[in-house]
Amino acid sequence: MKIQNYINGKFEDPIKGGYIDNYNPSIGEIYGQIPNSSKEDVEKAFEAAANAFPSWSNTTLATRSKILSKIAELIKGKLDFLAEAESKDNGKPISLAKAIDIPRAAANFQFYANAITQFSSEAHESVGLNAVNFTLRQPIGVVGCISPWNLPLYLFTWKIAPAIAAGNCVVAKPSEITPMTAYLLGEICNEAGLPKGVLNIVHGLGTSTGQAIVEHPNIKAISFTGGTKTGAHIARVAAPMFKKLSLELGGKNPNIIFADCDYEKMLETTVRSSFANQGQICLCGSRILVEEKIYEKFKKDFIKKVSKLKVGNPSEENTDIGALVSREHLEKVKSYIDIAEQENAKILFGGNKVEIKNFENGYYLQPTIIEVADNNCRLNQEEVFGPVVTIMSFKTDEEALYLANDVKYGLSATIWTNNLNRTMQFSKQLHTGIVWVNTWLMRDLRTPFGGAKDSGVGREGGFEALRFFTEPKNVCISYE
Ligand code: TXE
Repeated sequence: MKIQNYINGKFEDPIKGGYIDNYNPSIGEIYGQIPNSSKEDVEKAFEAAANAFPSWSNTTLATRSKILSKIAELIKGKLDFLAEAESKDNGKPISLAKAIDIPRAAANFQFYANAITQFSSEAHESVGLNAVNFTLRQPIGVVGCISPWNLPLYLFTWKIAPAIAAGNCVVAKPSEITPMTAYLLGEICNEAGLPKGVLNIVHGLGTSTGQAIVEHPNIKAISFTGGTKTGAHIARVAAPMFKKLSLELGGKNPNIIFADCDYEKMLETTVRSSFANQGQICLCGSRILVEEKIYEKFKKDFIKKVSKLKVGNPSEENTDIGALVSREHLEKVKSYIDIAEQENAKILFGGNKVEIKNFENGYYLQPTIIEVADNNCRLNQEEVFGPVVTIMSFKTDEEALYLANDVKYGLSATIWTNNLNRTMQFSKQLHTGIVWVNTWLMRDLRTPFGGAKDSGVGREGGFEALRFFTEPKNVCISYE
């Protein structure tokens, strides 16, 4: 299947540059083509967005809200169809796409349909000076949204929904590895009555199409989710042009388990936080730190539970772990498993590719548990982004906190404990953007979402995203 760019409400071939192949990771075969868009396509998308902006930014909040709600409703109505497309394009289990990815894409639009009607700005009376200040929050204009392959429609819409709710027009690029559901979104937006040019979707490689969006002098804000290296590059390109930037990057998140926790709940959730979406979620708890007292028991129970996970064809409802997203990514993840020995680490479970009958060329890997001795090893310091977790023990709270923070990333952390004082001390002292206590990935879309340190800058979610996608202007009125 050949997909096209979505510009000014129409589906179009790229102006030049041709097409690139799109793979189905569950069988390792090409199943479609996507535009290899050039600078010219990005320019065309920009112009469509710029033309749509005066009218869209003056469209009432009630109308914007209604259109966003309609998009949400249409996504919900196409749940099975979109979930199948997502699973085929990404390799994720169909059950996950149905339960999480697609419902969340709908929720993103519904949430911002509501949020925009409640978004307000401040007024400050300058008492004694006969003046009043208020803040106008105006849409920026044309903004760029660039998203990754791990949660394709979920993260694409997490940026687009607040951007258009706030009155901006968008030039967006999904990952070239998982373009399908973004393509399908174009049709949905037309059906929902989104005016042409408000959203424009350009497909292609990061280094050309993505780069052209970031370099465009009149795309004044970039919201990006992806790898830390790419984020640093984007920051270097965008900084001299003083663009607003929101960067949600990698993670190496600690999952800190104390002996006083609710053990069964912790065990169940830890299997998910380790291997959901084949471990390809920036929030996965890839470093498991366990209090020494329960370390041996945890190890035994965790291995037993993980050994029951079914690796297999993503389109079968009972599959727990599907295919990794691409051959290159499978090789990258495998290369980390291969260094375990050099790092004095021990593979406790998994570590091998899996051959699925009739799907022999798919990118399957066993869930893998590696015991490490030293937090400074590469396995504990670098983002693997696959079904691989490390485990190590600690003795004291101080040691656990030190180990948790001793990494360049700072996206999220999970603590398992029933001790209130410890909960508060860790919540305050963990250098992360998110702390989960006795849970994992429980999301309330009103909360600020993002990371500290090399996990990025800025926050998405709730009113934070609406603040990002608007420019605050102070108006000071003097009166007699
Ligand atoms: O992501 P990239 P990659 C991590 C994970 C993974 C690593 C690399 O560790 O192994 O990043 O993955 C676009 N200008 N995460 O290489 O390249 C690209 O086309 C503008 C964590 O696949 O960062 C895609 O749309 N755009 C992460 C998007 O950036 C550019 C999720 C992300 O791709 C660009 C994914 C450029 N110069 C990977 N270069 C998370 N935080 O959830 C690339 N892109």
